[in-house]
Amino acid sequence: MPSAFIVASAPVASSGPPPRFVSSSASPVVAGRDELLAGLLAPGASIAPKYFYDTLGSALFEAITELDEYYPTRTERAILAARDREIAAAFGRPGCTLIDLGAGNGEKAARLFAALRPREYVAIDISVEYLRRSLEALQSRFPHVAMTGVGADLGEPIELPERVARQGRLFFYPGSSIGNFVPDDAQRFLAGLRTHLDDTGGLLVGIDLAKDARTLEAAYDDALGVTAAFNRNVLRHVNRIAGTDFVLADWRHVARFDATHGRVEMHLEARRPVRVSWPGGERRFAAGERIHTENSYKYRLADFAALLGRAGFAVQAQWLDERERFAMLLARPQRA
Ligand code: AVJ
Repeated sequence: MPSAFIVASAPVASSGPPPRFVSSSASPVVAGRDELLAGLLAPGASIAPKYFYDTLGSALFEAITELDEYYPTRTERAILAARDREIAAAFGRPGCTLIDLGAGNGEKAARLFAALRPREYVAIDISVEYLRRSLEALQSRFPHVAMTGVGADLGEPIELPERVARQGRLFFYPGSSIGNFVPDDAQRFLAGLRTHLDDTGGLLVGIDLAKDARTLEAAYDDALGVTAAFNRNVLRHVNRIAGTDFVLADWRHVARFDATHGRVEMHLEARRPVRVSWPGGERRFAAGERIHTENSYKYRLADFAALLGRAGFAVQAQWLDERERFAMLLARPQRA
């Protein structure tokens, strides 16, 4: 599947022209129907977490980041706000190309612009329309930063537009989104990033750290029920993409910390015997049977550093909040 296409490319001019849209087609998840149905038919049913992020799902995730229980976003924001100059000094390359993996509205990256002084900003996200609107707004606030949007599924190999400078690339992967990958896939993903970097490149990545189960389970099962809504909303999205007839009220939100794997798992559990059908097929679920919707790995620093090492990176520096809940790591390519 061609995973990358440019949605916005703005020539830099101090007058700040609107971004020029080069090419745009269907959303990268449209091709997901077969993959979704295969996941539903597997003995242990699953739906990949990328399907959370339709328009309502993206809004629900933004709401999650405001919850008292959900500490990662605000903790990371505080680390970045306090340490932005140190991070820029450690990377040591003003005029870099900042490549934002899962950019969303681009706000996290934009908060680093003053310290990092990037020449170019490349924003990659699966939610293409959202990205397009975000980049238009950002471009007018930062007319001197060249901006390019790429619509892509980060589960596929990353393709960067030809003209993106090879020197001074800094991948930015915040939010502990890397926690959605099982460790072997995380390693492959990081090794893939490594191939886009030379000695002058780097990776700034946010990691949610291992901690007590109570804190973790509260973060994924909040009192207001926003995370439950976010989880159940995936079924609305699947109904639209795959033509299934999931009834949301049949499914209960479950979030559990699995200490063996070091991950929070989210599931949807059938409240009663359920039959789900779609054009050409069906699946029956017994009461209590579950659909696995997300893994969110919580790493110990040493384990994540080892994983980075296996992917061809070495940790140059790390910044934690004082409660050691979350870490930002700056990693550099390591010679083999
Ligand atoms: C966006 C993948 C980092 O795993 O914490 C939040 C998604 N899921 N609450 C996470 C999520 C449930 C989030 N990431």
